[in-house]
Amino acid sequence: MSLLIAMSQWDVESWRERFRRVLPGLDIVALGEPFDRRAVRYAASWKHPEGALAGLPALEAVFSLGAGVDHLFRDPRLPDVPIARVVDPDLTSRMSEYVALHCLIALRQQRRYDRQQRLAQWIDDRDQPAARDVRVGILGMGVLGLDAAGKLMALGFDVAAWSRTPRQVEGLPSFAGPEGLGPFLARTDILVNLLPATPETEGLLDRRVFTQLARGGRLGGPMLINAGRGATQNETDILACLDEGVLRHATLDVFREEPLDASSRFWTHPGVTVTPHNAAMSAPDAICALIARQIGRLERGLPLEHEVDRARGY
Ligand code: NDP
Ligand code: OXD
Repeated sequence: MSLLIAMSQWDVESWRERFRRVLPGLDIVALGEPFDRRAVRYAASWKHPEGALAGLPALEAVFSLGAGVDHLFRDPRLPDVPIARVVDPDLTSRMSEYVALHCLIALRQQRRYDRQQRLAQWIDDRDQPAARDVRVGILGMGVLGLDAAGKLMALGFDVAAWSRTPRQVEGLPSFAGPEGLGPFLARTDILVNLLPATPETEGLLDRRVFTQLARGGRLGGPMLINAGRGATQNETDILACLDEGVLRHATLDVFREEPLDASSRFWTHPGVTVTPHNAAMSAPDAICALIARQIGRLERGLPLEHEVDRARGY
């Protein structure tokens, strides 16, 4: 009985070592080497090549090595078995740190002070907005969106959130569905995307959305933070809206094509902050322990935790 590591980018051997430690009863095999396809009971995937999980007759579950599962659904030959994703407190905290960091940079006008320091300019400016004056709108009220919302609220920001289905969270104004999007955007100075990439969210962050964001807020113009997925953003619209002042700043951790090409205008645009898809790193030891726990559950006849709903795509 074996677990198949199916990845195209990361270092397989370090993952094999970790899986061996937490799953001593399983053979750990990997794509690219000879293995018995009939013995594979579990697969752990990060961006596996198309079709790599087909033809595994004993396969019982697929584990995404990340929180997102869009990489799995890109494979039209993905086997019809339960899928579980990563939900891990360390990853969640890291994402909230990223979101809080970039909201605070905007609130405390740190980019301006960095520019002033480079010019040795001491400008005694007392016109600092308070956190309560800044409206942050979070797209996504899942594991990551809710944690970030709670931490931003603790910092004093005026936070609201948007989801697919209506959600009620004490103290958090919430909006849902296409009809809730307009009112949500109209009260947002900093738009934070923590949505999964699905056919429904594809290209959602476009000019139509940016033009509905609040005007006249204390930051001098609306800002975007995208730490969800690149497929959710219309990159041409982001650049055009930055050029036209529809957006004041965009902090982007994710892109349609990764790694971001050296010729991309995002690298040099003065209104853009680029980070290399590391807003929330998944700690490999924690992921392997999570998968080992899930396999233990399956073997005791218990359902998977954090199972993905294929119909919703997340
Ligand atoms: P969850 O599945 O817990 O939450 C997803 C949220 O998005 C839910 O609130 C859901 O609504 C909402 N949603 C989904 N589709 C729509 C839609 N069409 N319209 C409105 N709302 C929608 O996911 P997580 O919070 O754990 O993760 C979110 C994403 O973050 C991941 O899918 C991944 O792409 C990204 N990510 C990025 C990382 C990075 O380093 N940049 C790291 C980790 C994750 P509802 O509540 O109604 O179901
Ligand atoms: C994830 C990611 O989905 O790192 O976990 O993007």
